[in-house]
Amino acid sequence: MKVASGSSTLELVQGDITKQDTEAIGNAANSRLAGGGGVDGAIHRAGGPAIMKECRKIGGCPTGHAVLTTGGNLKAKYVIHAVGPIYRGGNAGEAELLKSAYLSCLKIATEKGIKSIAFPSISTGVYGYPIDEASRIALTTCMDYLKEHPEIELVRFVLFGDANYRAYEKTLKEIQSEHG
Ligand code: AR6
Repeated sequence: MKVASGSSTLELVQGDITKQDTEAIGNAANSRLAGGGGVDGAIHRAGGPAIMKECRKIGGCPTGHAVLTTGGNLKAKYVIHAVGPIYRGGNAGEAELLKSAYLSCLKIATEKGIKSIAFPSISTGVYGYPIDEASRIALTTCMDYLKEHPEIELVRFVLFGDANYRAYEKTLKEIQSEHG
């Protein structure tokens, strides 16, 4: 599914983020930038040791923020490592932190002149964020940013598996119907 946001495009695809040909891909990292399972593990495996080397140099990243490294052997030139919140019931500032994680990535993209970025669904795996709520934050944050920042031409959400894809699709359709 593909929609216009300002003069830019926001797209949902089902697939593997490590295969994307966007200039940058987002990672769902942890605050130690130590690597792990899920999408983080897949990115480090596919991108090779150059990514971890830079992560070690950077040292860490607070929750709700993001840092940029090389894409190593990936097609994408850069990885933007975002640290989403661990979901603790919803009253621990999770929504703001998740929004801020996406916004940090987008700001880095603007600063670096990156025109296309692919995101995984940050925090909805091991970190337990309910996907209905998280997808709304992810999509509205990116759509609002694109409206103000035409320099980013494409944001693509790469959803792992059919259920994740359908959750994002449902939310995007809801957002569209709310905004007429
Ligand atoms: N491409 C796209 N999405 C993927 C891929 C892939 N190759 N693999 C998994 N996903 P998670 P989090 C989806 O757990 O919840 C790590 O250990 C997955 O289905 O990767 O932010 C980090 O080091 C889910 O929808 O990230 C942190 O410690 C989404 O990616 C912690 O997990 C996010 O799931 C971060 O947890």
